[in-house]
Amino acid sequence: LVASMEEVQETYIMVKPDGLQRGLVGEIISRFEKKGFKLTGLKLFQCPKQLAEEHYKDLKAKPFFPKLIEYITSGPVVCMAWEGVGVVASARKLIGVTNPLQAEPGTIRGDLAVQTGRNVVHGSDSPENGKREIALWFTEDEICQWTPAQAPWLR
Ligand code: RTP
Repeated sequence: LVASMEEVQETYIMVKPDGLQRGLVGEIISRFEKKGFKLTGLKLFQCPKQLAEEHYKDLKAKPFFPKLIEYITSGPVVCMAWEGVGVVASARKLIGVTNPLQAEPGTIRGDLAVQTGRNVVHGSDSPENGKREIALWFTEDEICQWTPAQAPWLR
């Protein structure tokens, strides 16, 4: 566990359609930037149904699956790739638990959302899924490697 917390990882973060409609894109990006993670991919994107189904394939048997697909494809999303030490678990902490009413104040969902079915943001749940989801939502040339000026203090 300690080793994985120190490992440079990548995670897929997505502002869901409600986050975009409510004008929360800047606020959400800002939280990951201020934490000290590095943005390596960013785009506004209308998700096709097929991609939504592939992204959420593990939830296919859930009763809420059709509503979830409808939600995610209801308008554009903001796709992001973020890189950093322990970024996968840390991003999930910054986001808060799935049900926004149970998410702690100070988290994105705890501060900005009410309903599970409108919980404004997605974050990968493991380093493996981080890689899988970035490959699913981005082409290789949409990911940029760069060195932040403050890198020595953050990495
Ligand atoms: P995400 O993948 O979006 O980061 O969410 P998560 O890990 O916190 O939650 P997960 O269980 O993977 O569910 C994915 C998304 O499906 C919607 N959901 N609706 N009972 C319901 O109506 C229900 N449960 C889950 C949420 O939008 C959740 O984020």
